[in-house]
Amino acid sequence: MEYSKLWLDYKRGECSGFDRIYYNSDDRCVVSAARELQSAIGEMSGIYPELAERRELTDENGIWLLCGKNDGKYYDLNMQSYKIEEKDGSIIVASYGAAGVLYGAFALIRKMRLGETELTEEKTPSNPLRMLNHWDNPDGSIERGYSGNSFFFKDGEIIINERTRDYARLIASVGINAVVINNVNVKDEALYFITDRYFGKIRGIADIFADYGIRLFLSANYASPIDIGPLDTADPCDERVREWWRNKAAEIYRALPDLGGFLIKADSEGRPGPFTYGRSQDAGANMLADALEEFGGIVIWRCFVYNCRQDWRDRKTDRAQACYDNFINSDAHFAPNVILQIKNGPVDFQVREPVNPLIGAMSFTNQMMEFQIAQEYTGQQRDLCYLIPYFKEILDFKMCRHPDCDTVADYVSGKAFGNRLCGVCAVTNTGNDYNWTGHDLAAANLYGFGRLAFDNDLSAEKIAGEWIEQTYGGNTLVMEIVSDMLMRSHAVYEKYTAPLGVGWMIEPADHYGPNPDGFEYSRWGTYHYADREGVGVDRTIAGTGYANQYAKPLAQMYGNVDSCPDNLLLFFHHLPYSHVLKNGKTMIQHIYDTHFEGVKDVREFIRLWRKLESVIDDGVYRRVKERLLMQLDNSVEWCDIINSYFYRKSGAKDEKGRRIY
Ligand code: GCW
Repeated sequence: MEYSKLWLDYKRGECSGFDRIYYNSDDRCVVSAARELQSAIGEMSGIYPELAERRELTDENGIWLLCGKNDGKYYDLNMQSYKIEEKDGSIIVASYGAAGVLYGAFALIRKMRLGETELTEEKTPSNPLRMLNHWDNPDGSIERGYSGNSFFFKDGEIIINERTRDYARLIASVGINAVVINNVNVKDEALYFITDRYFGKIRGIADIFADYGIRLFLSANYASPIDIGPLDTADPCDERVREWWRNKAAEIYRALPDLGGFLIKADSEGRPGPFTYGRSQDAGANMLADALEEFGGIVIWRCFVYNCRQDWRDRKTDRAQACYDNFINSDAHFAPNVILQIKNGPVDFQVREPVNPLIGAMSFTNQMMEFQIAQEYTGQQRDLCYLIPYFKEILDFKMCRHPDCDTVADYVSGKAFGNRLCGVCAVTNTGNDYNWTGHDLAAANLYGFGRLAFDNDLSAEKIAGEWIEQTYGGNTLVMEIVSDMLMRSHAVYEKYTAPLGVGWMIEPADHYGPNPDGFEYSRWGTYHYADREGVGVDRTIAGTGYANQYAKPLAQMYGNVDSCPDNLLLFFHHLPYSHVLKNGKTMIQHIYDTHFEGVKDVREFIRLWRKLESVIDDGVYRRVKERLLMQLDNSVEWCDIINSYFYRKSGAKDEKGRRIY
């Protein structure tokens, strides 16, 4: 096998046999559900049940997969909900929609494997859209990819093989229902993905995805009318441009009838967009939405729009403000088939950022949250960083905009304002490595993101437990140790990297490893302003004013040093090293302590992992140990450089007299 089965590695003895699986519909998702159950039960029990089609439920014993009307309303939560019941010796998995039956079947498999005795369950997904964004390029490289090359593309060609199907199975098993297969920075051959040069192969992937209830989306280049030609403008108000896209949409949907739509990165980091023509973001998004509307396509428009040519001398321009500022005045301007895709924080996927203030601020605009499980700024899948506890914290956060239904989850799921096109997505962490995710334990983020997106009520710990048991089996020591490591890992990473929410002390070239002033005098708008007195960005009213983008209670909480949570203190305030934190320590002492602690924690991870030698599979043991040793080097480097940096700036001695350089 060239690649791991990850959590779908069924083990003998995980369930007892069944003779028959009945299903009432020939919809492709229902058939997939039946086949998935058949092979899962076969592999686990040694007896492969027979599949039989029955239009109606009868009193024959077996597993019954029953699909209701399946009326094609793809993002309708009813179509994706399921119910599992035990009745007269049979197990019934039922849903209005075929996708719901598939999720029910995977839930049943999971329950069997986890040894749950209570099979009865009724679930409606928390989010209509549960999406993965690939940053895969046609040449096979992956932007911010840390697990090999793309399994979709190589040398300008599209790859379709068993892995494509296994990928679809894996992500459908945790409820993912939409995938963008190519990078938001649309370059080179990817420009032509929306031409007949690629339609055939893209259709091939879309078909495999459709077997598993997954819609394929494409990232498209905003300036396609110019880059594909023959126009010399992409101005959204130019009738020739509008017509170009209308014709293009018709051509695309003739070849790819199930295409979900486009993901667009416009006016960002050198990408073209409506601003190029002095037009608004909504003018750009709506022009595309208009073209796709007739075909049921949607436009997912990224809000990662900011000035990346900033002057570091200018203390007033604040990149954190850009997202909100660029969109807040356009509420109710966007077409119903546009979704704004908003990064979880206002800057860029740092280990700690406040929640993006645009979340919940627009009541007439579809929005979805963009997370990143590719660990660009969180250890690049060399360092262990289980992100689900952090995502959970974000989703549970209250924006103080409405008396009830006020959590981030309420807004991005569409619950708060009753929108249908909403949800969550993550920049994905997969590649063609044997283990898919570079670090074996980073697969917990892939699994976990899907599970959390499907069910916001699951705890990060429960998700970790499920993942470990299905991946490595139920050995108690493995369960305990891996769960403990995962659950602590985000906090540990946070300890040894940039302190107290300030972010960006990383190496500019590849975003891995420490470089405290790496971005300080650059054009990217990511500064920390450390000097001999103190560090941090004043984002209060006296400073950039960013804190005021939040609803009043939050603006006050963040704006005031005393009420601002410590872990975001330097994101919102510029403070002296002598500032006393809520834990009673001075800021500088806290920096020293957490950095030394972070390294100690990584050593502890290694000590714990060693206990699993010859308990866990050899290959897994070796690969993870190797990564942990890399993490140790990285944490030592961070600790020594950050501590020395602040020691040299401040001249403040470590109370504990440890070695600082
Ligand atoms: O964080 C930055 C990354 C870019 C990325 C960009 C984005 C795809 O460093 O590599 O480009 O975010 O989100 O568009």
